Amino acid sequence: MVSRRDFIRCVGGSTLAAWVAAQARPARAGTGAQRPNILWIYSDDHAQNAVSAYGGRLASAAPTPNIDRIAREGVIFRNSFVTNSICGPCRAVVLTGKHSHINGFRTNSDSFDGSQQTFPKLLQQTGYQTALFGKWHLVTEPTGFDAWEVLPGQGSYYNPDFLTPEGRHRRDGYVTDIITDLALDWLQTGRKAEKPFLLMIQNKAPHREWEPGPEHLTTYDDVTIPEPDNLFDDYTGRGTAAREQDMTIAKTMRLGPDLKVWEALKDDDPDKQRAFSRMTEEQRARWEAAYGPKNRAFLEANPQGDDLVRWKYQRYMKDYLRCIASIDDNVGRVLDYLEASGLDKNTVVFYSSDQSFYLGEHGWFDKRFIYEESLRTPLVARWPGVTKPGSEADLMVQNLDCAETFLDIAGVPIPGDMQGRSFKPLLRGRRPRNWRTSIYYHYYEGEGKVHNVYKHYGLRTARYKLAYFYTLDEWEFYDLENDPHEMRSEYNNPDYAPRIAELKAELARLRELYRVPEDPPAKT
Ligand code: SGN
Ligand code: CA
Repeated sequence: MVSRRDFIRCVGGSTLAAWVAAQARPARAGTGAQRPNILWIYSDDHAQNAVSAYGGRLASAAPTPNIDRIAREGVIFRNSFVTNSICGPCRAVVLTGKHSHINGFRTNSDSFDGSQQTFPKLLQQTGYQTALFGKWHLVTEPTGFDAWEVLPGQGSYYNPDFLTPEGRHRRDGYVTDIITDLALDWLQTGRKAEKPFLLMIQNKAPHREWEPGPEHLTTYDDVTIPEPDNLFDDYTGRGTAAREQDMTIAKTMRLGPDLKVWEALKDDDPDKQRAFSRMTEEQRARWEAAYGPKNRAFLEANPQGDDLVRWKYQRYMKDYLRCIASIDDNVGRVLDYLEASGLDKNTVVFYSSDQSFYLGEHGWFDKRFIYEESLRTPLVARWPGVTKPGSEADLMVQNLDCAETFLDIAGVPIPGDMQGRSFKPLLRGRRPRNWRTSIYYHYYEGEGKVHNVYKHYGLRTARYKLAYFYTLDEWEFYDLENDPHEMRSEYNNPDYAPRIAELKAELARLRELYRVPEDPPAKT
């Protein structure tokens, strides 16, 4: 085996080719020592709070039995975080193992440089077959995959278009089902059985505008979804950013596209026309049969003020959770297929999301902030024979660690320029003593952009969080043990001054470690 340093020196060179050949040999010779398959099931905006394995207020109202099965038969990561809570940037971090300022994809308006090093390319070069189906959202064409079929941009829920190496085409059906069909089809007929694989199944759901599939249009009709305690947060005790965001259920969420009360809009409203433009007559009829009576009852009752917010919350949450119900069904289909085919024994299955989401906490939907609900992301994994069923990992991991972990699982040396750390030892139930004790975060979309969340960077430790909203020149500090829901910044509390000074030093250390360019741009 080539050492880590040798591998780094030779990436792209002839020694790598020799290493690759050596790796490929045992599998071809059929020794039975085939490297593990890696199956990455990823969703878009699936809150940790909406995975029942994590417990929480939604667990009994809206369980996710199939995702939970991965946790039950494997491990749940209790402290799993992102580096920059927004779609494209999270995906770029997973692919590269590098922070946004290094991989070049800071905001959803950027374009991914597909010529750079990514873990699928490294796996591909070392004998893995690689495939990706579903949401991509990195603008340029996928690189490093033997097979791919992706949604253009955000994609559509009903009868979506897909991009392929051969061009764009439309597929009939509901997006979550189609993405899983594509993946299962590739597993059955698209790959060579003798080679290990990386398969990335990347759902569009449950992204806004939360359009449930035909099978789940009335799921949760008879359920009341519990509200968070801070649904009516008034943002006292926080700074300008929390007050000036544009992501509240009360003000930002629209009756039409977001909440499907199309009866409140004229027929020629462009949003209304767009919403139904991709549906077949039959799909639209089912939709109207499910929503029509409920919408008419709502318009009749005409709730106002807090009652209206409560109604919106229920509708939002039910549609969001309905989208997740389809994801969970499809996770079940994949797990069943693995079992039936015998692939389960040598396949490491992950379920995660690009980031979490506000489900009414602080009165919000969307993500972006360093606050807990959007800093976290669900992460569960199953590796038969390696991960002890029902285990828990509590060390802090980040999406920054995924590339390194996948390479490590495959036995491929981790390039020295990747910035995360393999959490394979955690899958084995180990607790490395020198594991990180703080994580770095930086959000770059900013004021004036969608949802108007000010740019900020900061860090989180097991107990504390420090954030700097640099275009406002405002700091916030939270003691998560005393204030888990981050309702009161203690930045100006003199009792915490020594702690804050320590955290500022740690933040400076992290920014140097990760080679963050000095002096982020002032107001732009
Ligand atoms: C769209 C959504 C936003 C969402 C961004 C980014 N608006 O603009 O609510 O924050 O995508 O989401 S919508 O009216 O078009 O639904 S991300 O997950 O792709 O980063
Ligand atoms: Ca997302």
